[in-house]
Order: sequence, then C-alpha cells, then structure tokens
Amino acid sequence: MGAQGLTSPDLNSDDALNALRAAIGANLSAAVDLPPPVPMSLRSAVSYALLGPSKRVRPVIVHLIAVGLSKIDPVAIQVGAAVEMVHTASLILDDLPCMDDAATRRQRPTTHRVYGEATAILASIALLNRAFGVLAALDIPDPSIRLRLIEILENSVGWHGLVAGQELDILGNVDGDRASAEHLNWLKTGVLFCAAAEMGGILRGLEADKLAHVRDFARELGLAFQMADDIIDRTATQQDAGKDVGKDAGKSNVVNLLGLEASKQACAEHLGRADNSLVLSGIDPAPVRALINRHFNPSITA
Ligand code: GRG
Repeated sequence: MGAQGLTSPDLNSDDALNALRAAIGANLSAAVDLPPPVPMSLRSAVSYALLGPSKRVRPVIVHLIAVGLSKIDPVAIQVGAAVEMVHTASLILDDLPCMDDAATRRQRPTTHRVYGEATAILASIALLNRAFGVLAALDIPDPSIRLRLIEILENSVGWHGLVAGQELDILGNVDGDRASAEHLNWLKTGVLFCAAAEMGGILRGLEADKLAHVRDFARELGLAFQMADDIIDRTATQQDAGKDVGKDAGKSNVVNLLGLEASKQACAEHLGRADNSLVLSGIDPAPVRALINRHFNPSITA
C-alpha cells in the first residue's frame, strides 16, 4: 500500500482508516517473517499472537498524530508496529492461567492454549524485545529522537506503566474507590495510548506545549477506551467481543463502581475532554473522530 491509497479523493475517513490498518498489518506481517534459526514454534506463536484480528488502535493513533490520513508514512508505521508489539506482548501475558486465565483473544484461542504456556511467555518476550529493536533501527537522521522514542516506550511498559498496572489489577482495587480504579485504568491502558500519541507528536515535530495537549488527549482517550473495554466485559457475548468476557465480575473497576449508565456517561465525558485537547494541539481532529466513532462508542461493539 503506497501513499496513493490514502490520498484518493474517493476515500472517506472510514475507507482511509481501513487502508491505514491494512498497511499496518502488512508491516507487522513482514516484521515477524523470521527466517531460521528462529525455531518454528516460536515464530509461529509470535505471528499467531501479533497477526490475529485486532483493531490496531494504538498504531493507528501513532500515525494519525504523526501525519494524519493524507499519506502513509513508513517511519510512523514502524513506530506504530513497535507499540503494537508491546501491546500484543502484554495481551499474551494477561491471558495466561496465572493472570486472567483467558481462553479466547482476537477471536481465536489464546496463544498459550495453542502453543503452551512456555512458548507463549517466550513469544511475549520476543515481541517486547523486538519492539525496541524496531525503534533502534528507525530511519531517522537525529539519533536523539530515536532515543526519546525508546525512552517513552520503555516508560510505558515498566513499573510506571503496564507492569505496575497489571500487578495492581492482580492485587485488586484495595481502596475500592473510583480514583484507584481510574489510576489502574491509566496504568493498564492510558500510558500506552499516551506513549503512542506522544511518539506520533514527536515524529510530527510538535513543540512542548502542543505535545502536552497531545498527551492530555491520549490520557483521556485511554481512560475512555479502558472503560469501554470494561463495559464490553459486562455486556457483550464472547463471540461479539472476540475474547473472554465476564472476567471483571466482582472487581472494583470503574464500571462496576459506577454502574453501566453512569459509566457510559463518564466514558463520553472522557471522550469530550480528549477532543478538546486534540483541538488545542492543532492536529486535524477529523480522522481521530472517525476512529473514535468506530471503536469508542460506549453503546458498544468490540
Ligand atoms: C511486559 C508488555 C508487558 C506487560 C506486562 C500483562 C501486563 C503487564 C499488562 C496487561 C495490561 C492489559 C491487559 C491491559 C488491557 C488493555 C486492553 C484494553 C486490551 C484490549 O485492547 P484492544 O481492544 O485489543 O485494543 P485488540 O485485540 O483490538 O488489539
């Protein structure tokens, strides 16, 4: 897929998003087309987890913030691929019996159910590692930008981000209040959304003040997305969600604390704040609004 597909006047935002998603998929596919000596089982598990049907929201966000939908930018696609690898690595671990013990993900049996727990863990580590390799090899003349991108992604994974969020999720919301539940949502989902958007903003060359608006946008979007995910967990069937549902029953997450209707309202408020911040950042909001209409409607389809 070249730039032409996205610039065609015949394409509306929805078609252009599909074209972008296809380009992201093609890049991910090429990135894990690994020759021997990578063992076949590992190679197969990595591809299975990464290339399963996904919305690709995070790499799309990188691209929309970096360049929008006017063209396909190979560097933005690669940065998005790195984020998607981290996200997929986290899903593999999240699904393990010692974590959420999930049977279905991305409309198929979870990676460990197909390849076994040991290979699933190794596939997750391989993806996590590869993500940083992709960033290190980016074709960007200024090495300080590459380092900044690596630092942002590292920060989103580690004990300020996903790993901390997962540990808190396992421990349960010990305070049992909305603030703690939202903090968990921030760590589990907001930080990676924020990293994706910030990396896109850096590729766009945004100044610090605009970048701060981009981070605010992504933080609110991430909180809305996790809320929508929790609403799906409560209301969707496994078939519609494409993954296990009902996993949050009894958890003190935001949706269980507020109830469904108030959660939908809160989700809409997060989206409203996200939109305000996006406008302040100066980035064309139209493509992002198209993405939100597709995936963030809290009435909700997965
Ligand atoms: C070492 C990378 C790493 C992570 C360790 C396991 C873990 C810590 C974190 C998991 C956190 C987690 C599962 C957060 C939930 C995020 C979420 C909303 C997932 C669903 O994302 P979608 O809907 O899924 O974008 P698709 O399949 O479309 O990509």
